[in-house]
Amino acid sequence: PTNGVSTGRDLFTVNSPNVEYTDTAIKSKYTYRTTSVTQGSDGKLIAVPEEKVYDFRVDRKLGKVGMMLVGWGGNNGTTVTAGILANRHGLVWDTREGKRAANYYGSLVMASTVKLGTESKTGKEINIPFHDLLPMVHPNDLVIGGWDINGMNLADAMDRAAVLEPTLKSMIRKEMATMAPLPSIYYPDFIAANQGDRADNLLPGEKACMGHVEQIRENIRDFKSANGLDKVIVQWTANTERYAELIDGVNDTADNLLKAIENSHEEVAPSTVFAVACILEGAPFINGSPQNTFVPGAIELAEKHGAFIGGDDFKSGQTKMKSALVDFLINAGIKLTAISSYNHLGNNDGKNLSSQKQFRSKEISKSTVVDDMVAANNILYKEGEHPDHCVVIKYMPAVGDNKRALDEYYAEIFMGGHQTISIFNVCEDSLLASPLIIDLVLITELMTRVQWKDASTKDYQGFHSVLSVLSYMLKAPLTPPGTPVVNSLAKQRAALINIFRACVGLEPESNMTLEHKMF
Ligand code: NAI
Ligand code: DG6
Repeated sequence: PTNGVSTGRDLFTVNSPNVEYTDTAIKSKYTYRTTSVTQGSDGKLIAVPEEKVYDFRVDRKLGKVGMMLVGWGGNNGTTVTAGILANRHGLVWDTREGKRAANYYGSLVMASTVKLGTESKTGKEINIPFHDLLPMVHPNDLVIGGWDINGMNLADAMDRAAVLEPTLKSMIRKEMATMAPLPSIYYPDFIAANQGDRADNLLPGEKACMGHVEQIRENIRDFKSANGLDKVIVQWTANTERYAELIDGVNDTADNLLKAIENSHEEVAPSTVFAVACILEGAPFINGSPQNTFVPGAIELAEKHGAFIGGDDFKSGQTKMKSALVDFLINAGIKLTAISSYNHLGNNDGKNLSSQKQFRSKEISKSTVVDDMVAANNILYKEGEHPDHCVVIKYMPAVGDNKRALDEYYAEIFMGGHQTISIFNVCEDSLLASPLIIDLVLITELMTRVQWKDASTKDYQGFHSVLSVLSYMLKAPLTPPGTPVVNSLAKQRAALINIFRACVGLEPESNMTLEHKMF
């Protein structure tokens, strides 16, 4: 659908003195309005409206973009690759329920719409595809590559994943068979011992070293030049690792982290080595798993190099429901007192997570997702009070990728009454995760083309290295150091859309619709 340059006004143009379209960019002048609150000496709160003017600039040249996946031969890696190929070729295949056509369902960018405004005469809402809000790359145009510690070609790996229909697989098998992951780094202590038999496609060495960093950088450069790419975005969709210990002098600063890699310190995880390589290479790196890849030293390194990073842990099913439902309950004034979350699954992710240390990484990312919503309501919860929250994951090989997630939400309602909500969520895990992988790449790529300046800065600059705008897709959103984490799904979506709207000089969508309330 693109020839590398998007007009960025295919579907709509903003007609405003604050917005300018040039051949290469969309420029907007945007007034950001906030409310600043202070506490007076009498303890009363004082709210003051504030405003600040920003200039935004969105580069309209999309270029050719590559997506490299770490863990390419896994369930997510093979499924997202097959899905993009199927879409690119417009495939239709038989299933026992009839014909199915390739789609991007589950992708916020490709399958959801946003309100642009209201039709001037009728007052009817006009909604447009999210993808058309700003010039964005189309997933069909992504060039895909990656690494895996298992050398199986993508066709066989797709069979091993047991996610897609045989009829679809037969249509893309030949093309998938031409793809094979690059050798990767394997430090056995970081993933479950039960993964050992997959490790047959390895770079030599079982501990972090600069040689590994350099090799990964070279892989990215080679992939870029072999495919004539303008940029490459790298995503970790490999096994969940255990947490790395945070040690002063090892991973606390950028310099110490680089030294620790040079000295092959055993607390540097493979995912951190990939992150460091990408940061040094200027390739955005996103962590789709829960471990603490972004140790403080890695974040500082990204900031120093102005490189983009994002994470952690794809938010696909149970947690997505949780971050929507808990937001609803607490904001409805209902006192949620317990969340019991059980999962069982039979794919390789479940096998890896059957090991305690790797499970612990996942338990942390799945458990932190309600903290901000609880903390925001001091009517329902006293300082430090929190609902009980437990997360259980069991490996059940027979169900394969069809993960089962059972949740019970127990809440206190009016006058000591109780409300219990039970949810039983069954889905192919990788079919939920794959569209998130695509969204993360498309939004990250866009963020490499968005710049801003204000009265205090002469030149345009990029957003902060830590891309918290990716939060909607991630369970434990990484935010710039010292800034709050927002878990509410609705707020995460609104932030993303309103930042995009600001880039074309449009006000945030307030949903006030006064025009329909006051005649
Ligand atoms: P998988 O186990 O099928 O695939 C992971 C792949 O990573 C395997 O092929 C393995 O050989 C490879 N690998 C392990 N260590 C590696 C390394 N150092 N370098 C390169 N490759 C390496 O798992 P799946 O289902 O694809 O999930 C991938 C990750 O995404 C897991 O950490 C999982 O927890 C996470 N995730 C998955 C979600 C989903 O809905 N499927 C949602 C949230 C997170
Ligand atoms: C067990 O829950 C396996 C996990 O890897 C999850 O499937 C994955 O993290 C998705 O989690 P959620 O909570 O978004 O469904």
